[in-house]
Amino acid sequence: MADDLFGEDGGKDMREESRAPAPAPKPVRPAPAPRGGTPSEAGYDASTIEVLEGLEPVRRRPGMYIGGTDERALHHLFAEVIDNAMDEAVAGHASFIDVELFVDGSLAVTDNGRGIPIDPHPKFPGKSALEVIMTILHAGGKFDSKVYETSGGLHGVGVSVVNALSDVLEVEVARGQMLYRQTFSRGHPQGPLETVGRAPNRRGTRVRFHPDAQIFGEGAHFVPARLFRMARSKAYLFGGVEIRWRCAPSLLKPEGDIAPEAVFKFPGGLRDYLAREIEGKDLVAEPIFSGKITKEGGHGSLEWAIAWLATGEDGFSSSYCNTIPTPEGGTHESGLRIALLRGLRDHAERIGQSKRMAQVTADDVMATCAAMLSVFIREPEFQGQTKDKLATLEAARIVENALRDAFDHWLAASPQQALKLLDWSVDRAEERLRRRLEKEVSRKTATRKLRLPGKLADCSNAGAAGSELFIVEGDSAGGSAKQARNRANQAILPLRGKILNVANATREKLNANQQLADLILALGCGIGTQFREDDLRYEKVIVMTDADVDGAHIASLLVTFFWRQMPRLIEKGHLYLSVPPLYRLRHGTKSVYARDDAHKDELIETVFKGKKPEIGRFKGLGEMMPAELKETTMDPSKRSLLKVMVDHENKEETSDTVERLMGNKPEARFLFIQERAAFARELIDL
Ligand code: 28G
Repeated sequence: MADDLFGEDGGKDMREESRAPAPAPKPVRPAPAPRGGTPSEAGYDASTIEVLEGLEPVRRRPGMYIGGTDERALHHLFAEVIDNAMDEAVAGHASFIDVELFVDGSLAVTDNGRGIPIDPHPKFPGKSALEVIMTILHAGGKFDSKVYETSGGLHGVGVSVVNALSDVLEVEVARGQMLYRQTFSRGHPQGPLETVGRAPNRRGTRVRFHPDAQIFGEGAHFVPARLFRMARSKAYLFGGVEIRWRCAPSLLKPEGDIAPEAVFKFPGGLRDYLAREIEGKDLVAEPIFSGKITKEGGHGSLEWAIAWLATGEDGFSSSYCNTIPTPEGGTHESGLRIALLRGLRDHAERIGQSKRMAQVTADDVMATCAAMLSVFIREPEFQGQTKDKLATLEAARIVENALRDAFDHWLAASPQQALKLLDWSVDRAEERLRRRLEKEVSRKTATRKLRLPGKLADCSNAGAAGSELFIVEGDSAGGSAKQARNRANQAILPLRGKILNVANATREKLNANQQLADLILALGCGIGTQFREDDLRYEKVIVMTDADVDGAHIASLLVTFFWRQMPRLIEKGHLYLSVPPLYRLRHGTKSVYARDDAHKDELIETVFKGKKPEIGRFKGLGEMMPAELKETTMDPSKRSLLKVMVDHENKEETSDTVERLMGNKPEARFLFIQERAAFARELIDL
């Protein structure tokens, strides 16, 4: 346990530290220019350390390093620290990792690895390797060939980034029978590396940190359920590691969905995980196709578990590289898709059915497929805005080769199951081709247009690409919007009043509701299990409601509807909320719009330099002149839109929250409000 390693007082010290205010950040001493590369006593060549920079840039532009300052970014700090501990475990030096969330909002991660080296750093006279790692950006260096590095992009930005964004961070290292400690604040050492004392039989690193409210905001805090799931997934992903979870009970929800203490250890790895995820569901073919290949030194190791769910179920694929989630997929997922398609094709050929397989694509084989894939490669590269996609080409080949062999065996082991899978894939392909044909026919005969709801003012462009549907509250706003729109690619659907709350509506009630029927018809993509992204008639679906509580309520009812009935529309990034202004400020010839009170005050200062502008408050979108509506809310070059997104790792939590806030249990809502009463501000304005 952590307590054996570091003792309870480590925690106490931390709390006292966090009370003492950190000094104002002072400029970091410029790093001396690197000299020649002499190997250090720690056994690594520090000349591989490339970019040397202090931590000021991290505090100035946190988004560049952790992708923002929102809740996701906050949890990225945890990912960074636990990934370092995982590296130590995956490399075979640590067998457990402790994760502890404390009442004060700080988080501690402990491993029993080798301990971060504390000897003097060859290139920074007077500094230990530990201090360099903690205070110099990109000072991770290259790991030796036997060890992984979770480097690249947002991942592996280095623990120094966590340090820079923490108001208190304490590192303890148990190494060579001794215990060392150093404390930092906002990236600056609060003293030298201390030798705490002898620590025989102890090894490893402990990092305890408290995210800086100056960066993440006053109300920002770690979400226990989210940490719990992140920690648990690390244990699934590396069967050899034991992860122990501890959370201050007072931080947990009264419903008790998350245990205050838990041990995650999954000798069966991904297969255990998948079996649990799909428990009770019908499969196209049994058993789960899974396997694991471990390579000496790790590079090229992989593990997978795949199940084909019966039609009607939603499939999913969760892939990882070096235990880092890759929700956008990438090269490793491509390798998997190709392996399954080719494997099944070859099998069809062997049994003389290759003709049937000819039209089957990887998408058909993967439809309703529940797939878990984890690969380990040296120095992976990630791409995409959030670095959520694996780009290393070699991963495709590694996965394809490994899976081809194993899949051949799986198919050959049970010809009957293989045939079921083959038949099912061919069915998927035929269904897809049939639908495509229907679509073409319906387009040609233009019958589709006739089936559109009467209230919809459709756009004139054909095809979804570049088109937008504005869902507008009320006929009067609808009228303005129709005049303000760009007829070519913007369509308007006015809804009258509040829509049905679908959170507790039955299917019949939903079907009987004219408002929703119109909306479903206008979108064209179907709902529930019939949802098809390909049929969506618009690229962007924009909810445009008034900037008041009623508008917010209608927007939440709509978002609830989409979340319940077409979650993929949200997941695929089609849903947006418009941001209409609340005020118009005018002085002389200058006229600007403000979205809320804070923005209004800011504009008075910055644009009008304190002069009193004439302030008009919009009561609703319907009150705006069409030109005004266009300029502030609809014109793509001037408007702001909020994209509705859902974190793939937190779908369950999202569903829970929607149920709690929109469901038919008022107590749950009451509880939610009560729990958060302390965070509420400016209630008077409502
Ligand atoms: C508890 C929270 C997160 C870690 C280690 C162990 C070593 C290390 C970490 O070395 C410097 C530069 C390149 C190798 C490595 C110790 C080799 C020998 C380590 C962690 C050395 C960093 N002895 N454990 N870093 N590299 N755990 N847990 O962060 O050459 S970070």
